Amino acid sequence: MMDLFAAQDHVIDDGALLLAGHALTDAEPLWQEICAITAQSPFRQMQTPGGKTMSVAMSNCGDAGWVSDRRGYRYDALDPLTGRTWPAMPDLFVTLASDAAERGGFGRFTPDVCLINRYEIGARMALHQDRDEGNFTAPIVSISLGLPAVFLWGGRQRSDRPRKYALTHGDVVVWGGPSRLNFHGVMPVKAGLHPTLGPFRYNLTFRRAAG
Ligand code: MD3
Ligand code: FE
Repeated sequence: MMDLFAAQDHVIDDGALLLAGHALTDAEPLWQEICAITAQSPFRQMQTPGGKTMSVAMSNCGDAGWVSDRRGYRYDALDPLTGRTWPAMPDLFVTLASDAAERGGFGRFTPDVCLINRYEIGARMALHQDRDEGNFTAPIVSISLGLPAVFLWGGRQRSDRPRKYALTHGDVVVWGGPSRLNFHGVMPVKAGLHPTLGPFRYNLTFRRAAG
């Protein structure tokens, strides 16, 4: 019988759980996988539908990838940069994400997509909802690596004042159920140098894009 909560688990909200340091022991193999994926599908700064360049550089692995351009946001089976399918999702990613979802009380979760975000110093993500996925019943799992960042946790309304949480190297967060459509964002990453990952923050978000 698995423990219901570990000492490092913190409830952020109804359906949102921070598993502090949960991926720490896998940080090195995770990093190797990120390097292998982005050797095939490199990090790139996408355009918003409004024509701005995002400060976060992105790549994906899995059956599809999240993309943005002048035509809008969507999941696409092909990487528009290479014209090829996205790299396969490594077994380690699937295992970590499904374990975290189970610990979060969401039962079986098999992600089909992993969006990989790379934040350089000063990069940020404005408050938004994740609603391009095919079903909102599946949770989302996120793993933070490298430099720390302040995560903004908003409400169901854009106007709800966000609360702030520090997310650091190895932290895992699981979001689902009543939290699935909450607004969220990331404050500009402060200058720093992570001993192994350099002047960047990385975030893996595991999703279920197909039904
Ligand atoms: C909360 N990424 O890629 S963690 C994103 O740290 C994104 O790079 C942030 O927001 C990052 O869309 C935040 C992941 C996250 C993802 C989806 C959520 C948090 C969420 C959906 C609902 C609530
Ligand atoms: Fe998001």
